[in-house]
Amino acid sequence: MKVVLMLGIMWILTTPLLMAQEITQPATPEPVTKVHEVHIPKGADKFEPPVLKIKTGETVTWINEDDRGHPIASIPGQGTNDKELFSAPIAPGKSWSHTFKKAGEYPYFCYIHYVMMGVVFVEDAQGQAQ
Ligand SMILES: [Cu+2]
Repeated sequence: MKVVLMLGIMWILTTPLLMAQEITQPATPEPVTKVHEVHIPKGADKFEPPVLKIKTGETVTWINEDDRGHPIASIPGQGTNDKELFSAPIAPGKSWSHTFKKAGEYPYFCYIHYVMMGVVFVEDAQGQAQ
C-alpha cells in the first residue's frame, strides 16, 4: 500500500513537470524548400547566374524573361547525372523547376541555343540525415 501511495505521489509530482517540458520544447520547424532562381534575360542567350551553388533538397526555378522559348537539359556525357535535367521549351514568361536530391555537378544547356550553358553545384545539406 505504501508503495502504491509513493508511486501515486511521484506521478502527481512529475506529471506537471513532464507536461511543462513538452510545452517549452521548441516546435520542430517545418522543412521549407529553398528555391533558387535562374533567370533567362531577354535577348541575352544566357542563364543568370550561370553558376549556382545549392544544397541537396533545394530547388532551382528557371524563369524565362525572353521572348523565345528555351528548354533546359543536362549536357550529355557530363556531370553527376546527365539525365537529371530535361524540360520542354519554357515559354516566354513561364518557368520550370527541378529539385536536386543528390550532391554533385549538374552542367546544363539550352538544346535549341547551344551557347546557353550553366551549371548547378549541389552539396550535401549539413546536419541532415542522408
Ligand atoms: Cu535557348
